[in-house]
Amino acid sequence: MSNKEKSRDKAAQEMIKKAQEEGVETAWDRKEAMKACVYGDAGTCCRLCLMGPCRINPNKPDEKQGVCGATADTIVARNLARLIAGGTSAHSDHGRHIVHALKLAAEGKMPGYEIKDAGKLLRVAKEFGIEIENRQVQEVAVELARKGEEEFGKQDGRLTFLNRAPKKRQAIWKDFGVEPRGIDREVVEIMHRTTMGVDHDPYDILLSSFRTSLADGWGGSMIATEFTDILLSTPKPIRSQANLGVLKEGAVNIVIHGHEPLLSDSIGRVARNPEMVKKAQEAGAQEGINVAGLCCTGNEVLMRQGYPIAGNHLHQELAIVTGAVEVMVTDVQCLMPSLAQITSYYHTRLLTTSPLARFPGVLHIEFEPEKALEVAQRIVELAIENFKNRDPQKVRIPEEKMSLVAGFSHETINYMLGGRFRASYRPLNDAIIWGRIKGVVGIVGCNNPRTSQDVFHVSLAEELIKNDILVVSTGCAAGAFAKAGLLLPEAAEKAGPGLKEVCEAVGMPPVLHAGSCVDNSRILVACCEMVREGGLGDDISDLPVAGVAPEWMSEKAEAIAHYFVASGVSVFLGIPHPTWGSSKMEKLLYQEIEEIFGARFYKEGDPQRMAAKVIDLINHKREKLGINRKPARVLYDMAMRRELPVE
Ligand code: SF4
Ligand code: MSK
Repeated sequence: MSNKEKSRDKAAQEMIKKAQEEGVETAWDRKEAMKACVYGDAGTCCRLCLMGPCRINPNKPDEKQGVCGATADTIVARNLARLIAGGTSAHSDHGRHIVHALKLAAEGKMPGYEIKDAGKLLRVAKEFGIEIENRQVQEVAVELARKGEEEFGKQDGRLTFLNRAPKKRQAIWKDFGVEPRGIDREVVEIMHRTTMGVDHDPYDILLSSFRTSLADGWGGSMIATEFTDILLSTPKPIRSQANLGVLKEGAVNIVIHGHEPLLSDSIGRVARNPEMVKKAQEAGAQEGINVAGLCCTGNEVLMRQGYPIAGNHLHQELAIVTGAVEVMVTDVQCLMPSLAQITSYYHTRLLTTSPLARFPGVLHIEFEPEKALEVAQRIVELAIENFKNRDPQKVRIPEEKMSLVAGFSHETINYMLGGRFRASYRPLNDAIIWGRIKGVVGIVGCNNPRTSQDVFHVSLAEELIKNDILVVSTGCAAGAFAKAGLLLPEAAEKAGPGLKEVCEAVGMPPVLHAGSCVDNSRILVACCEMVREGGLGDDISDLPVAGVAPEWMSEKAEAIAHYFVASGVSVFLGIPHPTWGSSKMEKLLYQEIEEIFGARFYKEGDPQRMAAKVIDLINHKREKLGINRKPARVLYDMAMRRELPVE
C-alpha cells in the first residue's frame, strides 16, 4: 500500500513518510505485517474454556464442533455478544465517572467545577422524579447524581431514559424482553450467559446482546452525555480548527487524548492562566501554551471550549511524529499501546492519568477529581519543562489545518432550525416532509487501517449531502469531516439544492458535529424529538433516517450499532461484523431482526454503492410515509390568478 493509499489526508501522508524516514513503526506498518486470522474474522474461534481453544473452519462450519459440542452458530453469537458487552462497559463506566464527578462538584468537593447548565439539570432531574421546587441547584444535583448511580446497580424495573422513546418503541422492547434493567446487570448477565455451558441458542444470545447494547445507548452513554452537559455545559455552535497543522512550532503543545473530558477541562483552564503562559514564554515558547485534542476527549473539549482537534484515531501516533508535542495526556479508551514506543523516538512525554489505563514504564499522574486543578497544574508545568528537550531537527508540523464549526447538540439543532423563540423540530420535520431534506443519516465510528483513512467517511458523506441528505456525525468520523472541510457552512455548496437552501437559510454546515462517541445518544434523542413533533410516523423506525459506521474498529462501535438497530435505525457497516462463520447469525443480523425492530444491518465495502443503498432505504421510508411525491406543480391561468386572495 502506498502512503497515498493509507490515508486521504495529506498531513497523515506526510507524517507517515517522516515516520518511515526516522525508522518509526506505525499502525499501518503493523497492519501490513499482520496476517489476518480467518477464524477471528469469521467469529469461529472460541477460547472460553480450557478444553479448547477451538476453531471451526468457517467455510465448512457443519463439519466440526468445539470440544464441548458448541456449533459455529453458538460460538459466533457468543463472540459477538462479548464484543457488545465490552463496548457497553466502556461507555457506561465513562458515564459512571461523570456521575461521580457531578456529585463531588455539587457537594463542593471538586474545586474549580460547578454546575454549568442548571436548566438541563432541572429538566433531567424531573425525568428522574426529583422534586425541584424551592430547592438549591446543588441539592438537586446531589440527588440526581445519586439517582444516576442507581441506574448502574438497579436490580428491578428498567432504565429511566427509556421513557424518552416513543411509546411504540417502548412496547417493542417490552414485548421482546429487551428492556435493559440496571446497566451493570446487563453487562454481567451477558458475560454469564456466554460463558462456557450456559446459553447455546444464537437467537437468544443475540436478543440479550441487543438488550445489553440498549443499556449503553439509553443508559451509560446517555447518562455520560447529559451529566457532562450539566457539569461542563451543553455544546453550542463554536468555531475551531482541525488537523495536525493546529500544533504550533512556537508553543508548548499539550495533546489530550482518550474519552473522558474531566481532567482536560482543568488542563485547558490552567494553560490559559497568564502566569503559566509567561512561564512558557520564558522557557522559549513565544506563542505560549497550545492545547489540542485527539479522538473523543478532543471532541468533548472541541464541542464545549473550541479547542482545536489535532486529528482522529489514526492521527494519535502521527501527532508524536511531528516532534512538536511536549506532553500527550491520556485518560481512557482508544489509546494505542504503541504510543509508549513512539514517544521513545522523540522528546514527547506520554502521561497516563486514569487508574484504569496505564502503560508499562510510562509516567502516571493520577487524576483525582478532588485535586483536578493541582493535577492539571503539574501536567502543564511538566510540558513547559519539557519544551527545552525538543529536537529542532525532528520538528516538522504539516501545514494542513481546516476551519470548522462544531457544537451541534440536539438542543442546538432545535434552536438553529426552530429559532431561539420557537425552539422545535417542526422546521426540520417540515423540510423532510416537503423533500428539501430527504432524510438524516448519522455517520459515526473510528478509523481502521484495514481501509484508507477517512476515504469512506468523506466520499460517502459527500454523496449523501449531494442527494439532499443531512449528515449528523460523532467521534472520529466527525474528525474526518472536520479535516475535509465538511463542517463549514460553506460546504453547503456541495449539497443538493434542497439541503443547500436549508443550510444557507440557517447558516449551518450540511454535516453536523454532534460530539464524542457517547454523544451518539444525542442522535437517539433527536430521533425521539422528530417522532414527537409529528408528521413522520409514530416510531423511530418510521423516520427516513439511517446510521453508518464506515471505518469502525472498536467494541464500542459494535455496541452503538446494535443499540441503533434496536432503537429502529438501520445501520450500514463498511467493515462487516465478525460473524460470517455462521449463516444463521448473518441471516438474523442482516435480515430477520428487522421483523422485531423494524431495522437491520447492511454491509457494503464501497462508498458509492453504500450511498446508493442508504438513499434507497431513505426513499423507501419516504414512500411508506407517503411523502416521496413532489408537490404537483399548478400552472395558474388568469382566471385562477384573479381568485387568489390579495393581502
Ligand atoms: Fe471449545 Fe466449547 Fe471450550 Fe469454546 S467453550 S473453547 S468451543 S470446548
Ligand atoms: S474515539 S471508539 S476510535 S470513534 Fe471515540 Fe474514535 Fe472509535 Fe475511539
